[in-house]
Amino acid sequence: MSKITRVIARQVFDSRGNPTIEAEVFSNEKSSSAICPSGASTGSYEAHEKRDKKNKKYFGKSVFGPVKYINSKISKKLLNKNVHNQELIDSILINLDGTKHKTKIGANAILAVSMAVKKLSSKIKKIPLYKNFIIKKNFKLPFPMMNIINGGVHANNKLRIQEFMIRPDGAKNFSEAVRMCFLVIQCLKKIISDRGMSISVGDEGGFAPMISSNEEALRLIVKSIEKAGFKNGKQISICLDVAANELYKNRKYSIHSKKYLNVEQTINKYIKLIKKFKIRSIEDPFFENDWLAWSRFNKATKKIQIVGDDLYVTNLERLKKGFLYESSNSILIKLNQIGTVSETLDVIRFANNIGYKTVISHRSGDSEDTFIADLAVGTNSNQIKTGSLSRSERVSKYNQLIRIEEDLGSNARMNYL
Ligand code: 2PG
Ligand code: MG
Repeated sequence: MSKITRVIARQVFDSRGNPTIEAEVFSNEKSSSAICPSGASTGSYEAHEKRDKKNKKYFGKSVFGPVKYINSKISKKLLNKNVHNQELIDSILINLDGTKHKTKIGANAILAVSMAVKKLSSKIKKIPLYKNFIIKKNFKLPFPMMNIINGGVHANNKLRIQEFMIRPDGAKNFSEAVRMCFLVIQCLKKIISDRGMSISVGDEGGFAPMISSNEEALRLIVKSIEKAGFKNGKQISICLDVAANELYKNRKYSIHSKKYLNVEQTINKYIKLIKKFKIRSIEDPFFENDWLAWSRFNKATKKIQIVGDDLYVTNLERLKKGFLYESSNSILIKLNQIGTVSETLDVIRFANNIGYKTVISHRSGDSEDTFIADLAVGTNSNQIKTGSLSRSERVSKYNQLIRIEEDLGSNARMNYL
């Protein structure tokens, strides 16, 4: 048994330049660290992200309070605990907090420690992190969903839909998947710049041209898919994250234009868009509490993937409710929405049992930490969503998956879709 000897934390910065927490866990001979990410379009049922609201030195965004808590209370509580007993360690952290949404300590503090423990465990076992999760053999590589045009709260253009993504469905291996996305992105860059628009990128590395129409963004993507030599809906398909929480008011939605439409009208517009652009996956098409709209939509669009993000917030209770309502057929997994590795794995297990696909996801404020790449392989998740092929905090996850594929050698297989 390897025991934890010390836990320390420090304030570091995420990809948006906001303060975040890095925790470092020590055993006698080794240590591992992990950095907590942070969202912008957060669901209201997410676990709490604690910041020093009253400390004006960082506009109330610093995390010195939770860092101090890790250095004192958490370090003491985890002293001599078995680093390989993730469930025990996570339950200690959960109990130490004692609140439903981890408001006392903050899920950002808890998660940084929880992930660092998992990493340390694999380091001591001398196995790669991806081999230290649920799956013990027959590892599969996830299909990347690359966010190539950013809108919503992740960019300062006027695009209503937050994320326009491509998924290389025809890829035979992960490196090929990345190459296909690379080609499309390079073509998109050229098309955008030829039109005299800026090729600057948004929070998740996708282009953020100053356009305001969803259809225009989709047309640009279809063009770039074709220019790269692929067929839309065949080798490459288009996926969206609407992040509808941000576009909801009084039971109406302003997704397709500035005008607010009711659920039925919104569904009809979606169906037209799906047909026209052969869209294969839509995340958060409706507001997080509009369960019936989700069910209606899921029934009306049987063949496409409907992903719950703000709807489920990686929370088992909400996923169970969604299962009863038949709200979707897939769940987005974000560790910091729930706050510990163990709880995240519980949600993934349940999703597997009910036949939901799992999509492991970054946050819009992310870091060089590549934990989620290993998590995706170690839980046999079908897809990973971790931004575009730009900005190192995004690319680092794809690079880690390339390393994992190499490590698996001839046993490496892509997951199914
Ligand atoms: C989302 C995420 C990640 P954020 O909505 O799926 O792409 O964004 O981290 O801002 O919640
Ligand atoms: Mg989302």
